[in-house]
Amino acid sequence: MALTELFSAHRSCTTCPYCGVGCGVAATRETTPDNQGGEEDVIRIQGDDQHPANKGKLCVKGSSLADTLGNHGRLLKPQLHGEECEWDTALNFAATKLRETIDAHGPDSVAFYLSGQLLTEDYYVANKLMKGYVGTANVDTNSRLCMSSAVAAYKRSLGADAVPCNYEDLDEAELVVLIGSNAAWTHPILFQRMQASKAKLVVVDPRGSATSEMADLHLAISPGSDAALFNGLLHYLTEFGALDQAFIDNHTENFTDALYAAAEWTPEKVADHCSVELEQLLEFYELFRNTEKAISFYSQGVNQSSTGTDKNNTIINCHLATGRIGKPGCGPFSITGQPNAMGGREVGGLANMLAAHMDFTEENIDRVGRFWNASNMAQGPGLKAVELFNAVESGQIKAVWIMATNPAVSMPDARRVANALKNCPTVIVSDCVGDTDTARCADLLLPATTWGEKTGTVTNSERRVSRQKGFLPKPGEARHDWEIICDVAKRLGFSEAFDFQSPADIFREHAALSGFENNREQARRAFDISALANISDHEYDFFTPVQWPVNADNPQGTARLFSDGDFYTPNGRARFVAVQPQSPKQETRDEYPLVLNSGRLRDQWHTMTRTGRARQLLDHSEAPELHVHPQEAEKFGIQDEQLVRVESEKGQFFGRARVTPSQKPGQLFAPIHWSDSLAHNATVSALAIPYTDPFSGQPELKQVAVNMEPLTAHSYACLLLRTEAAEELHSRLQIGEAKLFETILHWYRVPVEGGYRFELALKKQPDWQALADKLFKLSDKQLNRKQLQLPSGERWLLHSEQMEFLVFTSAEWHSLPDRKTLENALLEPLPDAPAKLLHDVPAGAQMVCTCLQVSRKEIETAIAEGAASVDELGELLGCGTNCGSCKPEISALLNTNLAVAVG
Ligand SMILES: Nc1nc2c(c(=O)[nH]1)N[C@H]1C(S)=C(S)[C@@H](COP(=O)(O)OP(=O)(O)OC[C@H]3O[C@@H](n4cnc5c(=O)[nH]c(N)nc54)[C@H](O)[C@@H]3O)O[C@H]1N2
Ligand SMILES: Nc1nc2c(c(=O)[nH]1)N[C@H]1C(S)=C(S)[C@@H](COP(=O)(O)OP(=O)(O)OC[C@H]3O[C@@H](n4cnc5c(=O)[nH]c(N)nc54)[C@H](O)[C@@H]3O)O[C@H]1N2
Ligand code: SF4
Ligand SMILES: [Mo]
Repeated sequence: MALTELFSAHRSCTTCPYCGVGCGVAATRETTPDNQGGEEDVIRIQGDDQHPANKGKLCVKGSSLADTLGNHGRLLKPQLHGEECEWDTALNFAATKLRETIDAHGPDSVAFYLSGQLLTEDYYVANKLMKGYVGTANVDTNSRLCMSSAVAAYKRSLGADAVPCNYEDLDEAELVVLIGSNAAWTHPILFQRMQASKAKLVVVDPRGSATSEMADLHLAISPGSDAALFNGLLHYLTEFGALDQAFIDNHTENFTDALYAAAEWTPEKVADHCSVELEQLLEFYELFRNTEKAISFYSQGVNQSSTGTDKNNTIINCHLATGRIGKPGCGPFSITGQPNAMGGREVGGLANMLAAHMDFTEENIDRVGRFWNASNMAQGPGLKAVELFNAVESGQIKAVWIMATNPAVSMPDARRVANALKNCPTVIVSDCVGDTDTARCADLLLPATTWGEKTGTVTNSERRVSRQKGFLPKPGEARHDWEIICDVAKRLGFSEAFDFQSPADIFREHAALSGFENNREQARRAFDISALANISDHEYDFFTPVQWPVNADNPQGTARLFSDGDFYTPNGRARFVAVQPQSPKQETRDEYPLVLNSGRLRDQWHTMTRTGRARQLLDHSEAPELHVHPQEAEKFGIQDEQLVRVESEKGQFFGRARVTPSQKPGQLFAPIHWSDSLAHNATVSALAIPYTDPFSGQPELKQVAVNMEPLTAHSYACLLLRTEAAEELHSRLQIGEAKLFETILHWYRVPVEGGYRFELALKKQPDWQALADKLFKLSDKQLNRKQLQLPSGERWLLHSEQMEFLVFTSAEWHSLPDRKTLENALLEPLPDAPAKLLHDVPAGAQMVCTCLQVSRKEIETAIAEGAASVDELGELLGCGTNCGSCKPEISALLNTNLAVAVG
């Protein structure tokens, strides 16, 4: 089918499916000449200049969305026990298993595990089904790993899970303190706004990052020591008379308790405890004291902790003490990770929430039960993520349905989670791709539509509800998540309550529930979008992004909360929380002397099921990495780019060392994106012990006690295969075929046009001919051999005539040829290519600017030749001139290279 027929409109406005900034995206269909002299339709993705979150800008992930579309790797038909089946069979299986399990073991023997990447409408029906009709609150979500401590802290102090600030506050702020946030990479469009605002930037992060690179001040505190830092700030503000006493008196409570807990945290003690220079610390404290318009912008560096809620509260305390909340340019701003983490929170899709910002009080259970006309209301909180998978392991939960998340990779102690799922009697997984670590544990795989195909709403970090709009048809037999859930609900006997005809239908009910008995006398809730309860289908289709509350009092929405100093606590006062700082639970010791930190890279999204499909997004980093300080590298005998094995009490992880002074000694950092299905031993979360925060249940993922050792390979190989053979090899690698692993120490795979490239570290040279015979099912692919002596070492090439099997090997990783040239050889098998490749320049051209394909080497050369600023380099090479996400790295290259030149 031509795209012309597929595309419902010439231009479609939707939102980006990645981070919580929630940028507006305009997708347009354009006709361009194709290779054969004809024309083809292409989808062009641009920033929506009408959307208030981004005003037309997109970061590199958003700009690359078009390259992630297409059916390759998609799950297109349901699969039952590994065999494709009809939808009817699949839905009946799901309903029957759920019904049988509930009948035999009660409602609490089933669970849903959802995701902040579902749309609000999907979330709403899933939550309603479980909490209103199945009768259990075992509905949790990956937001537990992400935002739950921020939620718990807001509720403790402000009385509601309500983000006070908005993005315009970032434009107005004079000081932004980024705490445990690498926003330059994780919320790039907001970071660009901060930079444009001329606000001073302070970054609190144990390691150097693209964000700290651009900061006026970087406090590299010791891991997990944030609460002491902010207790100290509260103490300091008090000592210097910087309190807003009127605000404290009129709008808060419990100040003295918080102050009492903070009293011991003198600057000297904080500096010592957090391992920062006293001078630097005082510089920060003074800046905060003297800057009225100050925003604290925080994320996973504080949330993913066994005391994350407390840490959040120490930050909020400082804003309450100075009255810097509810005013332009200030506030405690928890920044959301996933595109719809906020929507999930609004719906109540967390095990400790009932629905629409109501928790499990008797009145709320009754209220929601009446609204839903529900037959079997859950009577109390359910199991939170870590408890939920423990219950799967212990057999208490016997049927689990996982949607839009990959817990076999992202949960702490991930391999144990995967094993628990493998042993669970019924596992249903809804995903848009079929080949994930979690999908591999499923009995039933349900093909879901994804971004570009599905329609609904999402809420971004500033409480702004926007439309995601499908502009492509459903591929294969994929169906929308809300449809799948409603169909199962109907088969469970709840036809009337799930008789929704469209996402708009669901949205109207969701909006109505948010306003139902929502008032001071009954149950006042921050989340209220009741003004949207009667919107027409047409209005829903052309929805203008709006910030909640949107109700009779605020029909146009609400940009900023708490401007009147009235909070959602019973007495309307915000609460200070007294906090005793705690160390991470995963303590280092002789056996495990290092702290492993983990987080995100600029160009990848989580477990790479979508960004991993866009070849150019792998240019920035294509393999599992491990960042190590030079001193530590020396101590452990680790060379730059050497393969390293990291081990914790729970498991192991293999990554290529990046020796960098941005890391502190004693600490390591690994990106979270790779998993065991993309590389050997690549699941970082498998190392974490699942200690959780007592209030939120969020696990401690940022501080894992580990040890490491360098691995020495006999030699390295780079193997190119066309799709079919590549898939054959991949499945053999994934099941850990013993014969293969006699020769292979480590592997990872990169998708390239027409096939895959495998990078192998070898224990010894395999019998390549035998491997080729196996992969091509013995089809007479006699391999040619060539050898070349290079200054860097010997290089071998083996290839079949048609180049469907092309392998270079060498004792040195560095003397393997340039990968880009290699990949082209797969695409255009020229007769002289192998010989040419044998001589080609060695690899190592790491891309800094993904959009314009400018490598680190080119930038360094230009700097050496006199380019002295980011703008100058942009003019010269183009780098940084499209989405701008790489500017912090260009700036870092300038800093180091100019310093070298001067020094
Ligand atoms: N490119 C990209 N962007 C993303 C995502 C993605 O996958 N890729 N995912 C999205 C999601 S779901 C989320 S939740 C956000 C996360 O956004 P961020 O929280 O900004 O990202 P992370 O890289 O997880 O962690 C942030 C920083 O916390 C630091 N940190 C570690 N320990 C501590 C500590 O003890 N104290 C302090 N102060 N800092 C510490 C880490 O060194 C790291 O630099 O990103 C969103 N945006
Ligand atoms: N060590 C460590 N672990 C971490 C973190 C960390 O910083 N360190 N961060 C944590 C955080 S903050 C997060 S948010 C999690 C993220 O971890 P996950 O949620 O497990 O990761 P994703 O890759 O985003 O998984 C989303 C899945 O949904 C699928 N999908 C996409 N669109 C749709 C759709 O419309 N419908 C359906 N049904 N499926 C869809 C994708 O293909 C993918 O398989 O990881 C957590 N784990
Ligand atoms: S900042 Fe980038 S990833 Fe986040 S919503 Fe905008 S375009 Fe998407
Ligand atoms: Mo997240």
